[in-house]
Amino acid sequence: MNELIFNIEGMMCNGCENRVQNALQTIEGVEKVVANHVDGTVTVTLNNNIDEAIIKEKLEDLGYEVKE
Ligand SMILES: [Cu+2]
Repeated sequence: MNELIFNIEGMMCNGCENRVQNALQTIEGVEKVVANHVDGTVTVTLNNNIDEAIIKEKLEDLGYEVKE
């Protein structure tokens, strides 16, 4: 198990959290997603090694800015 934490800009409410969680959960290899709009974090648990660029791209497709 591998955990990645992304800091993103633009989540405003619980709806945003759900949207992010649902979208990332469709990615193969993603086990669990916890989004928090208060601190702007998205914690992703992976069950195998996938390129974090794939997750980043998905977040950007949803319209959020991923901070380095
Ligand atoms: Cu929202």
